[in-house]
Amino acid sequence: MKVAVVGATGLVGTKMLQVLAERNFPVTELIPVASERSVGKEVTFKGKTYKVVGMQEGIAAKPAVALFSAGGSTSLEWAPKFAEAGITVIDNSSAWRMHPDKPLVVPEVNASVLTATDKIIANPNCSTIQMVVALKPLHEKYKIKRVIVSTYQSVTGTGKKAVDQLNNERAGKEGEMAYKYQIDLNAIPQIDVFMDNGYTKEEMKMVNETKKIMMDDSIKVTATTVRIPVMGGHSESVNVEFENEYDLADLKKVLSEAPGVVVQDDVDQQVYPMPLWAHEKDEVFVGRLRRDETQPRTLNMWIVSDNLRKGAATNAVQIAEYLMGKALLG
Ligand code: 2RA
Repeated sequence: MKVAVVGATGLVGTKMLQVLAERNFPVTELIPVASERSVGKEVTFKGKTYKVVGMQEGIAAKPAVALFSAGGSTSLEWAPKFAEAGITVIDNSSAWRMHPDKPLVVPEVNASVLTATDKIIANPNCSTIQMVVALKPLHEKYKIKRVIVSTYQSVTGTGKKAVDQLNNERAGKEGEMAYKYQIDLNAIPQIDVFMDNGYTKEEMKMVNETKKIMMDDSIKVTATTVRIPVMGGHSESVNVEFENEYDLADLKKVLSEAPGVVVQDDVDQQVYPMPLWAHEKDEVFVGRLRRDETQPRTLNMWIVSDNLRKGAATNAVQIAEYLMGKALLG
């Protein structure tokens, strides 16, 4: 299958190439695509070097699927052009996520919404993906009323410039700032811009995307998203209020049997999810499971996942695998 990766030179694009190779996705021809300034650069895929091409050349090559991670403005302009050429676009930007007729998909949660007519499919925000993978089995059994989430997000979520800023700060070097403030030894309670309601775009993405993916607008979500100087993945403290009562041992069993979830929860042995362990893995790791003793039918849990993998590249490739498996690719 001819596959294009648009934004092939970025952190997520590079991870998409890695994941496509790791999962032996049946790529017969790779078309690495990027903006004009990156045309001519080289990327490596399965030991072979490829020259990055521009958008028009990417369309002309007529790949069956194009994995996009090139920013919202590029997706808004080019995803429709790829789609019009019959190419199925799986877009990692926020451009199409809340568009009413574009599916927003986490395969373990709502792959069933996908059809052969979907030519632009949105990959959710990384912090949303890891949360809904854990919430889905709990919602099915206990029906979720309300979610309070606080996140502790890796600098890799911002991109290479942020990783460079952190490394420079740690090395005592001057360099370009991805953030308004120093990130080393710090925690910045702002991811993306502030909205009129005092929440950031990142926080509202978690609120709105969760409802769409879970297909239930009754789920109340409130979020605080924070950037911390960590590389391996995003961590989330999640408080969930259910309609129905639960038994903690049963709930742990439900999670341990859920697709894409690994329960790491043995506090006697100080075993719990950490970015250090989640880095370069594709699962969503859940631990610190305990009853919220301040109100009935409420749970506290801790969720960690590699935001470049399950939070972006792996989820996009899993969508492509699902489409291929169901013969939904043109
Ligand atoms: C972040 N979730 O972590 C956003 C976009 N990747 O910055």
